[in-house]
Amino acid sequence: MALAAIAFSVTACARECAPTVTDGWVRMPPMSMPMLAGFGRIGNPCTAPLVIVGASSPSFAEVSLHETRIVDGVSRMRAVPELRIAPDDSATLKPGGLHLMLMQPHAPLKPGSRVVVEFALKDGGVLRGEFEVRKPGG
Ligand SMILES: [Cu+2]
Repeated sequence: MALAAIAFSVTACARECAPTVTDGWVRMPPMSMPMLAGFGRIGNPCTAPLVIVGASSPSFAEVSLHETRIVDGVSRMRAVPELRIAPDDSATLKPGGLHLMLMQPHAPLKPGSRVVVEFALKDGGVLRGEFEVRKPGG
């Protein structure tokens, strides 16, 4: 009886537990540039850590995770090869911090349109997120 109850709760948890990408947006540069930054929030409501090992998008030639840090008063970006999000935690991608670097859009981006980014997970899964294209300051 007890065993059945445990099995049921594990199944229910596995079904309800899905990482989320919310508030995704892409910042349009003031002029046409081959490089854009993407921001948003990745939530991990699961009981296991969420480990992102890569990103890609059908709208861009290349996507990577970056982090901006101030080193000796100078803003520098570095690649983040692995982003680990603890259970019940989230990661916020925002200007001046963690962000997506979206290289070489296949077509000109329009404000208000949406692009899809797929995050590759260490366990082999894929986490899809939608990102709205916004004008700078808009
Ligand atoms: Cu960057």
